[in-house]
Amino acid sequence: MGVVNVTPDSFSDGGKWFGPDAAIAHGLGLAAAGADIVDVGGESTRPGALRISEEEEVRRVGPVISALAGAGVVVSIDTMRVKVAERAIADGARLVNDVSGGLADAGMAGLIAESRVPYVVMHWRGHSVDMQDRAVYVDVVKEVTAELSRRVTALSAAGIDPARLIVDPGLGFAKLPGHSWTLLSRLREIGCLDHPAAPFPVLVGASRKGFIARLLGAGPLTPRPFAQCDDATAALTMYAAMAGAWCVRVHSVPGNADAVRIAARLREERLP
Ligand code: PMM
Repeated sequence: MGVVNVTPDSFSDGGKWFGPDAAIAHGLGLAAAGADIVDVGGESTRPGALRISEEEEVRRVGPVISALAGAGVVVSIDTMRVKVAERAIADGARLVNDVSGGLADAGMAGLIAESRVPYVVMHWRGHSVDMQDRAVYVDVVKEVTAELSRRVTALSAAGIDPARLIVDPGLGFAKLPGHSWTLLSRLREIGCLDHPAAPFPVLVGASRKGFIARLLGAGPLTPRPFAQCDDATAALTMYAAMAGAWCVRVHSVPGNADAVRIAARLREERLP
């Protein structure tokens, strides 16, 4: 999954693809480089980010989704808002990626049940403005999987076919760097939720996140610039794919597409 952030302020590539023409060209480039899905988002979720209006979000993503879907690209809409998701589906989006897992907008579950699109349910504890205050865990894997289990149970009860749900540990969202590393180290457990339809497919969003930049920086106060974290992201993609992840959400496609193909080939060898 390649990322097109149509935002002036995303934490990884803020501002670069803000205008619709640049965003469309970037999305087409991601697809040409091997992305199976292009994820289009209009709202920044970087820690501390303030929300934008629904109208502004639709204005940012609408033309980009229409153009990419019209060109035959499989588009996902990265939104927490039911109105934005509804409009995106009407414009041709084929998957909804909701970082709040349906918690931010009570209407989302109904739309997903009705429109029968695949739905990414990310682990989330609240909006970006103060989410890092909620990064408090005794056992992060146990708590994230328990909270995701509650979400898939509620979403199934709201009429969504659980076969259309994909889960995501939400790296960096109400997580300190140590929490993200622990979740990654136990990635195989993330989809094994307390629900009859488990195991669920897992999506991993590690690309250019702060926990990588901090590990690789010169010191604790000098994280490596995000754009220089793509080789490290590809290393994590290789790891995630070997651990059975269904999808990786990345900002730069070529190295990650190669990593996925290499992991897929190695996994073939492992089969009996
Ligand atoms: N991360 C960001 C945005 N959307 N969606 C999913 N499912 N998982 C993620 O980890 C995720 C996401 C924030 O990243 P960006 O602003 O750097 O693109």
